[in-house]
Amino acid sequence: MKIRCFILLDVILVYVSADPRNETECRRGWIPHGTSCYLISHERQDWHSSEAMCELLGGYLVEIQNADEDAFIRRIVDSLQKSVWTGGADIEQEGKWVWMASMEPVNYANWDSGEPNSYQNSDENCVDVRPGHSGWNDERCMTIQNYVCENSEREVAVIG
Ligand SMILES: [Ca+2]
Ligand SMILES: [Ca+2]
Repeated sequence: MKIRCFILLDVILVYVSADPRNETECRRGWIPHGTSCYLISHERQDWHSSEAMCELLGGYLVEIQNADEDAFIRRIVDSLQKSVWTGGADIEQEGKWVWMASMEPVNYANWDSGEPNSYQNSDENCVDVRPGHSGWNDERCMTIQNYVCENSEREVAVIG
C-alpha cells in the first residue's frame, strides 16, 4: 500500500511539472517572489485607476507585509527609477493606514524619515515607493505614476 502511494505521488509530480505555468511559477509577465507573483505596470495611473487595473489583471495593488517583500519592491523601484503605487491608503480614516484589497492594517511599515507627512496639508492618502529613498511615502492619490500588482497564485513546487 505504501509503495502504491509513492508511485501515485510520482505520477502527480510528473503531471505537475508538465503544467506550463509551473515552469515559470507565475502567469506570463508576472515575476515570482516569495509566495506571490508581481506585475510592474508599463503605464501610469492615479491610485484608484491603478487599483482597478490590478483587479482587471487578476490581482491587487501590492501589499508589502514584511522586510523581504519591501526589499524586493525597493529593487524594482530603484532599477525602474520611477515611483510606484502600493495598495496602502488612509482614505477611510486619516492616519489609519490599511492595505485596501485585504483591508488588513499596515502592521509592517517602513516609512521614509518624516513620512507620512501629508505634505503641506495636501491630503496625501495613498502609499508609494520612490526611487532613491529607503522608505515609503504618502502621496496624493490623484498623482499619475506606475504601479505594482500582486497576486498569490504562485505555484510552489511540492518536494516529495
Ligand atoms: Ca504581499
Ligand atoms: Ca508624503
